[in-house]
Amino acid sequence: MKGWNGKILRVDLTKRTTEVTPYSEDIAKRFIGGRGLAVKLLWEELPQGADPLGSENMLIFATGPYTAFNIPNSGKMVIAAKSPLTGGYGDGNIGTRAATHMRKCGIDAVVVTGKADKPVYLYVEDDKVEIYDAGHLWGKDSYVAEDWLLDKHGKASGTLLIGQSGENKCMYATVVSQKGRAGGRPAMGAVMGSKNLKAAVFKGSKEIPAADPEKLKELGRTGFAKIPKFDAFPYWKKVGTMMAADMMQTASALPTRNFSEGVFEHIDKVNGDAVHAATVTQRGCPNCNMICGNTIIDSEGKESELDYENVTMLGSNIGLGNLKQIGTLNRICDELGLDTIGAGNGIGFAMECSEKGLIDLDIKWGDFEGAKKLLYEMAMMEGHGALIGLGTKVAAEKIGGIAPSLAIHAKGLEVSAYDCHVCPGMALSFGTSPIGAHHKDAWVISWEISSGIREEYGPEKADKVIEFQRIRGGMFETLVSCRFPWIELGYELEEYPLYMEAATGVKMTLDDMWKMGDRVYALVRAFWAREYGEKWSRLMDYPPEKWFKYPLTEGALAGKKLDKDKYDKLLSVYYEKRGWDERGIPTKATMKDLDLSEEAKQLAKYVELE
Ligand code: PTT
Ligand code: SF4
Repeated sequence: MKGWNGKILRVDLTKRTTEVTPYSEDIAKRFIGGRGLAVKLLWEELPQGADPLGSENMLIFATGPYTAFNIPNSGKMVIAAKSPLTGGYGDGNIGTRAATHMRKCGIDAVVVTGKADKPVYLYVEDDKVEIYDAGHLWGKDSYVAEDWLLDKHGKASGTLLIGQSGENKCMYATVVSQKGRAGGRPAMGAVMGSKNLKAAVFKGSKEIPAADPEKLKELGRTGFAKIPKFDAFPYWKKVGTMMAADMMQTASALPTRNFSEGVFEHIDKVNGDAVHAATVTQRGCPNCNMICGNTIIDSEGKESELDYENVTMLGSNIGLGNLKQIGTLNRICDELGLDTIGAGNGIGFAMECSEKGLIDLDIKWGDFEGAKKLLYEMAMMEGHGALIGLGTKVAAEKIGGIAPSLAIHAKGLEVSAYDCHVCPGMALSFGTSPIGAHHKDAWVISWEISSGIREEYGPEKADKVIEFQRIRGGMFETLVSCRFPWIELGYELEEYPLYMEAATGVKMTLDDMWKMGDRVYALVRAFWAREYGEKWSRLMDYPPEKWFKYPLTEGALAGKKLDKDKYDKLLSVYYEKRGWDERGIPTKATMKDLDLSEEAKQLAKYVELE
């Protein structure tokens, strides 16, 4: 195989064994890498019904055939497992030197199973694989642990780590790296913690074999040269993802006070201009010449790398309009390994429950000290954090009363920073996202708010969601490549099959890419259906109850909310276009058409297939 290393490092922490195994060309071609490879491995090897926090669960670090080549934005990887937060397929995408080093160690993925009897970290340097003691790092935050690992193994090494939240199996625990990169929102950090795995360190120096190295070099050279020439580049460098803040405020879609309002009175203090004015430096992923992490000095005098999601979920969503304090909450999340989106939802939910007298906690909107305390409690799973840190869905069920209608999640994963009271297309995107509510697969909101049909539930909404899911959730998550050059600058999609061919020798048209994306989506669905069995229903594809039940309270769109019947009809249209049945499960014919006949036979053991 060219382009792919064709090898997976298997680590069994219970037995303390490691082994490098090949995987087939057929799997590489059908599933490409990243999310595709991860879901195929989970489908084949994870026993149905496995406890996500048990030793059987497989924690997968997966790169793709694009990763680490000297081509634009190729420094990312996917972290996947069965999610303890949702009970279904979970993954996240992180930009880190760990991705590029892993590929240069001659492997495409690492699969970690079992559970170490005491805290350990994994060390991989080319062909050398070691499991080292991490007792002295356990209980330390991710910054302290990373500093120690880089001192020991060299500053240029690549790391993946958890903070205390992962150790304590908080359901907002993510995996972090380089003091500002994070990936694995569906509690991938808790899976890592459940294995007593504090970190993984990679140091690779091998050449990755490419099918046409000269062509790839040429494509990389022209690609990097093209990026700064896009018209949108200067604005992108100025505000990065923060550009979404003013856009969402204008559209009444900025999550405010636990997704009750779509506008925030302090927007000018927390928008792109405000972050730009406070920026002291920029950070980013490897192999990128459009780096986008804007770093400010927070209220405690420390550096904090901000993105739109972080600022909004820890700002307007908890009623906090002080950028430096938001920066502090964000940096604490990075240190503790807490996902800012989950944590911001958890705090907003706690504040609303407190306001309505549903919990015995005095925490008011905008209460910086209260939010900070709750972050630490969630990471330690102590005090009120022991409840809120279970994830808003489970916490709400335990609280009872109207609490479940205040928990902003789909399939158990908290919604990212887009309010959809008046965005049915984006609500469908959250509802049908393969990992629970995440904007990464189909960020259709920017199209929807300017479409002229914003409030409609027509079939074009389902078309748009599917189109984006194919591009973003399919192509970008399997290759694995950052999607920002395309979505933010206008980098041509047609370039990616060229990279694929030069790297692997495999010719794919964009239509082939979309079909591959559909295959990955169908298998992810099959995984959910297999794990949930008869408990699976189309209600799993619903967005949060709040968007149907309580209208927006502020702004130009106050009084508006989603219509449940219309949403349900739109969901049926989406299913039909995907070739899924009325429960949202791919039909036998669809699976056959996507070369998943064997997988369909296996799935039929758990749910009846149409
Ligand atoms: C992603 C989610 C996001 S999406 C953000 S900001 W964003 C939050 N970032 C967090 C953070 O930081 N610290 C923290 N403790 N928790 C955080 N949680 C939130 O996690 C990130 C960029 C961004 S910034 C985005 S949109 C794009 N995401 C991509 C993607 O998903 N796929 C892809 N092929 N390319 C992407 N490019 C962009 O990468 P999750 P990163 Mg992230 C401080 O992982 O689980 O998907 O959640 O990886 O290296 O930090 O780059 O406005
Ligand atoms: Fe990473 Fe931003 Fe560059 Fe994408 S654009 S690779 S998220 S630094």
